[in-house]
Amino acid sequence: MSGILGACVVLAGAGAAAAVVAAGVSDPPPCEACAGFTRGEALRDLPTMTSQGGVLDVAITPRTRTVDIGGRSVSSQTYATRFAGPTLVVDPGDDLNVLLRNRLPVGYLPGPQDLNAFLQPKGALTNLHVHGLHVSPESPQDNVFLSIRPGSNYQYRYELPSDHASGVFWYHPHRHEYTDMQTSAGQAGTIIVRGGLDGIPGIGDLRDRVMVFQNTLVRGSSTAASQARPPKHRLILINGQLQPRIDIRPGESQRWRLVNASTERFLTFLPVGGEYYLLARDGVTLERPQRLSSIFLAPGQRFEVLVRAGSVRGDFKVVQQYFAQRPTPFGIQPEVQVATVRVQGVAQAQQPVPSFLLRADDLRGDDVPIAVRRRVVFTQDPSKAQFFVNGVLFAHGRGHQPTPMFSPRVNTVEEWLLVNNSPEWHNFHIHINPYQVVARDGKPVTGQPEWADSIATPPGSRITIRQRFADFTGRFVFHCHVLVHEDHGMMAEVNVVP
Ligand SMILES: [Cu+2]
Repeated sequence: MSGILGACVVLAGAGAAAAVVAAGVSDPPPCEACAGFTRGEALRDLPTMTSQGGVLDVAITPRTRTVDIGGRSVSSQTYATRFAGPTLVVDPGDDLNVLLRNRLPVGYLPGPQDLNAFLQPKGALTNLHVHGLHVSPESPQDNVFLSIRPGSNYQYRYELPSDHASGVFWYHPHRHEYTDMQTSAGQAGTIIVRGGLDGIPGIGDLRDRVMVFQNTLVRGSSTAASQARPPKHRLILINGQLQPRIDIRPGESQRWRLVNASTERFLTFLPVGGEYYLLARDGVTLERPQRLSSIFLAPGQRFEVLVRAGSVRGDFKVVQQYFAQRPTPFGIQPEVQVATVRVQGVAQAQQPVPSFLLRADDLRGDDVPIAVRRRVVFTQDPSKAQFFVNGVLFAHGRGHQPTPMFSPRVNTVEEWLLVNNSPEWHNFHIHINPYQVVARDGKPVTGQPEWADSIATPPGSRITIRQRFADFTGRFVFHCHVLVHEDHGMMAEVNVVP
C-alpha cells in the first residue's frame, strides 16, 4: 500500500486557508474510467420516504431508465430516476410494505453457474432482500427464494419487531444468478430504522448524510455488469455521483452513514479532513465510539461514522486504496479518488465526542450456552468460475431446489468457524440475525463486542463467530457478498427449526 494520505489542495478564494501538503502525499493515478464524466459536484442527498402512523407503503419498480451518471445520460436498470434508490425511513414496530413491480427486460436466462451469464443483458427474474433487517424469512417477508417474473408484481409486508435495532440497513435484489447483474445496474437503496443514536446529544442533532457506494461499468450509453471488465474500468459512485464533494465547516461534526452497496468492492479509505469515529457497524450500535485510523468496508457493510472536521480549510481527497482481491491482474483494484472532503466556511467550536453510546449484547461469556459448533469453508475453482461452501455449489431454479446445510434451533446460540481456503478475499453475510466476531485466527477479540452481518474473510483466514437465531423459524441463506461469487455458488441454506 503506497500510503496516499489525502492530498490537500488549497482553494482559490478560501481566504486564510493554509496550504497543507503533508510530507509524502501524492495524487492517485488518473481515473481512466472517469474520462468524459463530470466530477466534483456537491454531494446530493437521495430522496427519502418516511413511515407515517407506523406504516410505510412504497412501490419499487426495477426497469430500464435513463439516469444521470456524472453528467452523462446512461441507460440502466434502476429502482428510481437516480442511480441509487430512495432511502426508506421507518421506526421499530413499523410495517414496511414494498410492492415490487418487475418491469425488467426479459433478457437472457443464464444456466446454473453459466460463465457467460454476467456478460449478457440484464433483466428477467428478480426479488427483494432487506439486508440486515431482523424480520421473518418467510413470505411475504424476507423470503429470497422467490422468483418474481418480468411483468408481474409481488407485495412484501415486513413487520419490524417493536425492539428492532436502530441503524442502517439496505435493500437489493437477491434472485440467485441475477444478483450481481441487477445490483451493478443500480438496484440498491438504504433503509434507516430510527431511534438509538438519534436520541444521544452530540449525535442526534448533527447534520446526517447517507452515502451509498455503488460500482458499475459504463459501456457507450448503457451500464454493463461490472464483472465484464477488470476493476480499473469500473466506476465507484456515491449517491450516483462521481467523485462528489462533501462540504463540512472547520470544527463541525457530521454523522455519515456509509453503505457499501457495491457488488464486489472492499472499500478501503484513510480518513481525511478531520477525525473519524465509528458509531455503528451493520446496524448494531457500538458501546463506545471508536476512533478510526482507516476505514474498511466489505461488500454489504454499513458504517455510521461521526466525522469531526479539523481547523484546516481545504480540499482533501478521499482515495480508494490499492486492493488485491486476488493474485491475478483481474483482481487488482487500483487507487482511485472517490470523493473530496471540502473543509470551508465559518469555523465552529469542536464538540466533544460522546463517551458512551448504547449497551451491546455480548456472547463471549462462559455463561452463554453454545448449542452447536459448525465449520463453514469457502473454496473455489476459478477455472470453472465455481465457488463453494463446504464443497457444495448452491443451485436454485431449473429443477434445482436448495436443501438446508444447517438446521439450528430457534433462540439458541451457535459458534461457527469461517475458514477461507482460497486465494481470494470473500466475505460472510447471513440473513435475519447479526453475529458477533469472537476470534480471528484463534486469537480472541477483546474489548467491546464486535457485531456485524457482512465481515471480510481474507485468504487463509479463520474467523470465529457466535450468533443467536432469535425469534424467527424458517429458511434463509448465508453467502459471500462478493455477488459474482454468490451467483456462482458460494451460498448455502439454513433452516431454523422450532
Ligand atoms: Cu467471495
